[in-house]
Amino acid sequence: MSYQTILTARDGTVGIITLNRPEALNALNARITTELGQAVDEMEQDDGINVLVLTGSDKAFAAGADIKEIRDKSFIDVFDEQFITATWERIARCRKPTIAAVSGHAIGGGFELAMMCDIIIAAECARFALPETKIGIIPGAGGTQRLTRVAGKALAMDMILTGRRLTAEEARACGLVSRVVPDGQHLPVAIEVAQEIAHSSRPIVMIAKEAVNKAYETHLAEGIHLERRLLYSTFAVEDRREGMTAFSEKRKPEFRNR
Ligand code: CO8
Repeated sequence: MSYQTILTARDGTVGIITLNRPEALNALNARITTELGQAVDEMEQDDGINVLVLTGSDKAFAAGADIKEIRDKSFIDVFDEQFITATWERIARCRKPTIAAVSGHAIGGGFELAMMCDIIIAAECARFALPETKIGIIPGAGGTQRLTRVAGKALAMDMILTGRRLTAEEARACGLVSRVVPDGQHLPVAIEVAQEIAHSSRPIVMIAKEAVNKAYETHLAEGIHLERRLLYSTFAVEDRREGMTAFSEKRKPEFRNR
């Protein structure tokens, strides 16, 4: 499929989606979010892709919802079109692992989009903020929930009520970002990490992702119970036998994603 506001590429079994509205710092309008959803659909259905990387430009991952596009909307407009739910959240529902490679501004909906990914890798120049109250709204793509769960109430309140910007290092220190890398290295490192993940069996990695995500949605006993069930289910995957056999035979496993 050809897109106008994103670029798609592939590096081996890694699918790369680049937000590409440089004139608006990748502000998220209806077209870019629809195209992002379509690209995620395409890559999720593609058996040749094991991991997705989402990135922007060096200057901006994304500067949030397109304020100019939503400025004149009414309540009934956003209610009727289920603004955000229909397209923005698509990447959060992706069953394959997702990595956000962030440089520059990750603001408002842009930061929320990054938080929908499983791993965030940030360049030193990355900045994270939820300044929605400054323009008379609140975060609406999961920010109040995901940030609070990861960083805790104190920092979430500080950021959401004041619009405080976090540096990449501050974001790493509070658990939002897994790695901070030199400027310009965020995408190569994200692809490297994606390839590391892609070397494992795809179904096994997807099961592991499901188990970790459950930790955010349930209490401990139920989460542990699900983890045990999912662990048992790995014994139905042929790659589980191959992984253990390869270890015993001191060779590299040859996973077939079955
Ligand atoms: N929307 C639309 N256009 C934008 C946006 C945006 N979010 N961000 C930047 N742009 C445009 C600018 O208007 C400018 O366009 P032009 O050249 O035509 O004037 C161009 O991008 C470059 O931007 P700047 O000149 O401002 O670049 P700077 O480097 O000076 O500043 C900033 C960069 C600090 C990122 C600045 O652009 C900024 O503050 N942007 C807005 C950030 C923001 O407030 N984001 C939150 C938006 S709200 C949101 O995401 C909530 C999601 C849920 C919505 C629910 C609604 C119902």
